Amino acid sequence: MTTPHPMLTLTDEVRTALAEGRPVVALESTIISHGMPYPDNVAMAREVEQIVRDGGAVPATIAVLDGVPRIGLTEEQLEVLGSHPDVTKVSVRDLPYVVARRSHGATTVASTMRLAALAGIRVFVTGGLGGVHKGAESSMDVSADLQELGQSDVAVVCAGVKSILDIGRTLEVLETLGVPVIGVGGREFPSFYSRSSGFQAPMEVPAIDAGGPEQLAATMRAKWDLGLSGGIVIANPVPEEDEIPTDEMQVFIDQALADCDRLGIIGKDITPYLLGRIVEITDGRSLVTNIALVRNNARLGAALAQAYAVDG
Ligand code: PSU
Ligand code: MN
Repeated sequence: MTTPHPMLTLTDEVRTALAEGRPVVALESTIISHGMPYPDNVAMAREVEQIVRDGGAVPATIAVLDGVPRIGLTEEQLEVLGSHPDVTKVSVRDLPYVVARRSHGATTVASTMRLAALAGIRVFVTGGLGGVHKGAESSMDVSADLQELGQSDVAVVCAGVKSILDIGRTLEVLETLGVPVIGVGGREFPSFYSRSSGFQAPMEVPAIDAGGPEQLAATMRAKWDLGLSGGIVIANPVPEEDEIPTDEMQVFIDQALADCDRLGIIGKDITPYLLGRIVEITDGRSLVTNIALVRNNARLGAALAQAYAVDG
């Protein structure tokens, strides 16, 4: 067991579970503060924690509050994150600044991975990864999520990469960084709202009820036992009944991208803007899909944390 870094504050529940080798699932907080509107965001965060508990694991939502990196949050702290106007979106770059200023920060996939690793948590559930943005050949806008996947020992359960990004180039960068990308129940790489993307994952495991979690746990063990540091992307497609098919989705995404361009939005504000705009354009339908895929990922994450705890 890793001793958690002394600058982290863990809830008693998370600290005890980790010390006893029981399953723990990390959850990110940018999805709460910058990924969905209030109050659906807080309701989603609570529900996802409950799904993890029902799946036999301890949830650890990660965020920075008053400059303290926290592993596990109370209900009140979740409410603050979801509703407070001054919560910064914090990637790895931003961590030292919010800690030093004692301010609030919601962690992205990258910074959540880093803090989870510092706490000794190996399984992390989110919605979608950041990646290579369209036009990155000239803007060089590549999410720090990818770099972090190349170095922190955490398995990330997600629903793939949204097609607001350049999915092909995102998969190329993950290959370069030595990150296994594993499809669940098939090789078609999902694109968040949709079960397909036109791109293939290089590896696959069976679905959750057919031995998938056990094979994923064995892969995690093999990677880290070999000294191959870094993360694993577990690409879990949204359930069929909740998906918005790619042809429908493309129209909404093209409109949101055009609006983003017209407004001159750049850098870290791009993803939150696009997510919010897509909720507006789809009249809330994308939000329903977004919540459904996070639930689905939470179920898999809990099963994976259990399989990994047994295996270890
Ligand atoms: N995709 C979503 N919802 C989100 C994000 C991505 O569907 O909330 C967030 C995640 O926290 C992800 C971050 O790590 O956006 C990526 O932002 P950037 O591209 O600025 O690194
Ligand atoms: Mn960026």
